[in-house]
Amino acid sequence: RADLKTYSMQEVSKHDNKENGIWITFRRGVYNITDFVDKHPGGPSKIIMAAGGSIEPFWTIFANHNRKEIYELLETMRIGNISENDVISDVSNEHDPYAREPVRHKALKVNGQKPFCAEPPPSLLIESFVTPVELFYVRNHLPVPELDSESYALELATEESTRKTLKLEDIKKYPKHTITSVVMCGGNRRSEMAAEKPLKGLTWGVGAVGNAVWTGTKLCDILRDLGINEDDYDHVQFEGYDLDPSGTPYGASIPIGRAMDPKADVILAYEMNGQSIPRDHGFPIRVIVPGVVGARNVKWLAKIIVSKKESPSQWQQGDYKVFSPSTDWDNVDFSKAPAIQEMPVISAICKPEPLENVKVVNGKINVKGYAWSGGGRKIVRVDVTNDQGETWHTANLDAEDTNAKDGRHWSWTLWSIDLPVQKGWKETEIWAKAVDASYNVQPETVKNIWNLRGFLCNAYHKIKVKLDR
Ligand code: MTE
Ligand code: MO
Repeated sequence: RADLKTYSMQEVSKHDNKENGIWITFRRGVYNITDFVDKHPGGPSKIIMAAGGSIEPFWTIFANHNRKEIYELLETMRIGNISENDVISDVSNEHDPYAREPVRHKALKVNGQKPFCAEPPPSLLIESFVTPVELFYVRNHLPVPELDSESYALELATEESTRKTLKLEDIKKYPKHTITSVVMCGGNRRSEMAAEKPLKGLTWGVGAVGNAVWTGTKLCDILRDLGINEDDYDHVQFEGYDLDPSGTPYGASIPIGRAMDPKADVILAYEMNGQSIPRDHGFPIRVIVPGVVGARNVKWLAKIIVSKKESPSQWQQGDYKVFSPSTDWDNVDFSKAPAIQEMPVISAICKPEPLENVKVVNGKINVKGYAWSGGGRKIVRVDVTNDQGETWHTANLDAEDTNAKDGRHWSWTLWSIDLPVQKGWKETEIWAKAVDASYNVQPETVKNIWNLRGFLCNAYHKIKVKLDR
């Protein structure tokens, strides 16, 4: 359709309301769907989430849209083409290190613009077992570095010396390994902890998590090739290409035992859901450390250092650690607590969302969510109550990685339940808790796990909803 006008993604993004008109993109096309929104057979609420952005992640989730009739209908609303290589969101100030950030999907709820931090709406998150890349939460600490596949280089070193530099094609020569794994931020669900008592940190809801298919080279293959003997070292450090104003990179480390264990499935990933890793998620190479806190899954990997010491980075030494509820900023000593590695068991209710009006059907409401545990521990049960734990109902485990070997359950489990609700009640409080394969359970209250940085908020998830009869 070369006869049509070309638009930038930035122009499209302004068209996210009725006044300006509602535009969406699909592949290279721009469409004006303003008049269609109210006629959408699935209702206006979902389609409106795509306003000003791409419809593609939605059709990955609601795959019944991938039909000839729908493509044809959409084509009747076409007004233009999207410009090629449209990735720059703000070039107005060339000195702004954040001037060349990727364009993000409008459906994400932004918790921080610079650095960019955003999460998807909970009700969308649990619609698909594999999270579409455009809807995967983003947690950046620094500007997104600009890297290209040809010049990309990964330095491999021990604490004594630099051993080797690998190009992207060198990394791809190793056997290809694919896993489906969650990446979850240590601050996921922090907003509940902040509501308990003020703390420092981004107020994440339940969406600082995603489950994706990652393809890459096993870290153990690379380290073995380098002649590393596990007994000579203790940690494997990672540095990103993203630098702070002093030139210090984002960094983190994991214990060497995990890095060298083929069954731990630690990979240098070059694909996410079958495509090159998007810029926001670490293009062209990021480390995936399944079952371990998001912070160790270093993006835009620049350097690997095999060492006797943990990463000297602020994010390893002075952050991502947990203290007692009675420790505060006046008496905290970060050197006294271990860095978070394997994550504890957690669950969240994603549908309904808090204070939503929920339809009661035959005395029941439909409740959906996710559950996950770190360290590859399978989710064995999810319990739900709406009478403060007098009666616990067992949820259905709808989607999990059925092929995963014992102790390598890196994916989340999606669950649902038709929960009976009390007769005549106008509102109710729903609680959910998960149990993992080691029979680890979630703590009951946020109060007793509160910590000054708001990490690992894995208490029972409790939400109030209104009942619509
Ligand atoms: N890697 C680099 N290089 N820079 C970062 O800021 N953030 C970390 C981790 N890896 C980060 C990084 C944190 S705290 C999290 S939770 C995850 O990346 C987020 O990954 P995502 O943005 O792909 O969801
Ligand atoms: Mo994070």
